[in-house]
Amino acid sequence: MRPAIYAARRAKLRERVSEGAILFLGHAEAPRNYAANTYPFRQDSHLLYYAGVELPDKALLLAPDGREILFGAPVTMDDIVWMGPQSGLAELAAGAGVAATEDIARLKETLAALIAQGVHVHYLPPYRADQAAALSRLLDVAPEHVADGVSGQLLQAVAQQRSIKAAEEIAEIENALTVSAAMYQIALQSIRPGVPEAVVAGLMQAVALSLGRQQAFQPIVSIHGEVLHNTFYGNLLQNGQLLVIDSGAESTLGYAADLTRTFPVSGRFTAPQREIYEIVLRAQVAVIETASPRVTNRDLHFVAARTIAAGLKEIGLMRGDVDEAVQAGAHALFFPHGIGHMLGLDIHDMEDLGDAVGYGPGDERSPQFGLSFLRLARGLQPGFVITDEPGVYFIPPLIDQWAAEKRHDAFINYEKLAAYRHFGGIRIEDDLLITADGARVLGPPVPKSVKDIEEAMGQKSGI
Ligand SMILES: [Mn+2]
Repeated sequence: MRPAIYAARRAKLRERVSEGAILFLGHAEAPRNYAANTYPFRQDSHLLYYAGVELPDKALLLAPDGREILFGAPVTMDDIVWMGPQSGLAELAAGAGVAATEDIARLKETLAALIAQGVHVHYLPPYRADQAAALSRLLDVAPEHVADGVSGQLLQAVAQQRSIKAAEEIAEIENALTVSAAMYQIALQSIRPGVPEAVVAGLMQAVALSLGRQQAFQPIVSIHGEVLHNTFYGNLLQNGQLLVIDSGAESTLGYAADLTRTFPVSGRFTAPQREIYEIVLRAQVAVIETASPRVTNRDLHFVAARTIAAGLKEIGLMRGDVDEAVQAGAHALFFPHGIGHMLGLDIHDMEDLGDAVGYGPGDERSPQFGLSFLRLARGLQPGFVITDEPGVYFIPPLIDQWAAEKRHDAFINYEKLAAYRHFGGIRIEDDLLITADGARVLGPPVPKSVKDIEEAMGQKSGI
């Protein structure tokens, strides 16, 4: 991104947080098992947003007098010997439109001088132990009091600003989706009985890596789609099973894509699989058709929940009044999560800032099972990018618990449910941009209808 874009973002932030200093701490390398063997480095998303700096051990300080300083360590000969020539601090600062640089060893004394002048230092809630420790050391605050000093004003300002995606951010997300679509193409060509889940997962990762990309999160590639966050790839695909794939690449600037598809291992859905699939697809499409700045994401959640409940009633798994069933939360036996979340530099965008992002003032998460996992409830605005990811799952331990309690048995036909015990789960997910009057599905199409999936799976390559 051009330096002027980062400068404009910081200027806009300054309109909302006009007093005090603002500190954004970048990440340090995280050791895997000893210091020199690290996890793949991923920069803090706020520092990426306001400065685009992708290297470790950096910090950005916006001083109250308008000075902007990028802190970092000078490159040493040891660094060059082990890691090769790298961008110096001045080059990184120039790329971010930041005028001044400083040795990070001087950050603590710079902050101390500001604090001594009575300047308030705004910072966001740390979500890594090393960030919390760094804030404690830099600000001379006991570790247990770091959380007390988090700036609610900065948090709200960042949440508001990053919620509205600019054209250049949409382009990044679509770029990540283009790579993701290629990952799904190879999945469609490689799924068949006898293939391990790990091979499908590995081929998809290979597409991302070969295009120079990371995956935005650890993907789900599982025949046990009913386990919502299942990152085990040890099963062998077998005829009659469904494979849920929830995966996405990162753009070069760190923006995420988040797609889910459910494919039949044999290349053909069985009749019961097709029935449930069509219900989930109807819910997913209903959300696309309803999404606009006129509704809240909670409304979208209920559009999906009602569509699912109505569909399950048609095939006899649910019964009674659909609206009453959804109001009571009976559908959550099958759809126990939220309809979706914001997407951006983070796969759950800004989840580190908590519910300030997803819930407006005075609005709170419902404690009701299912609805309690709705991460985004607020009114949609043009520029929001959200995921639309309804699902229907058959979770044996949950079914057993509810059946034993006869929970919502006015709305759930537990006898009929017995035949679905080993069905697994189905989820379908796209990423939507909220526009002035509706919503647009981002990225190239990835087969989603029964017909398109079965056609795509009929055209196998020799992998
Ligand atoms: Mn998602």
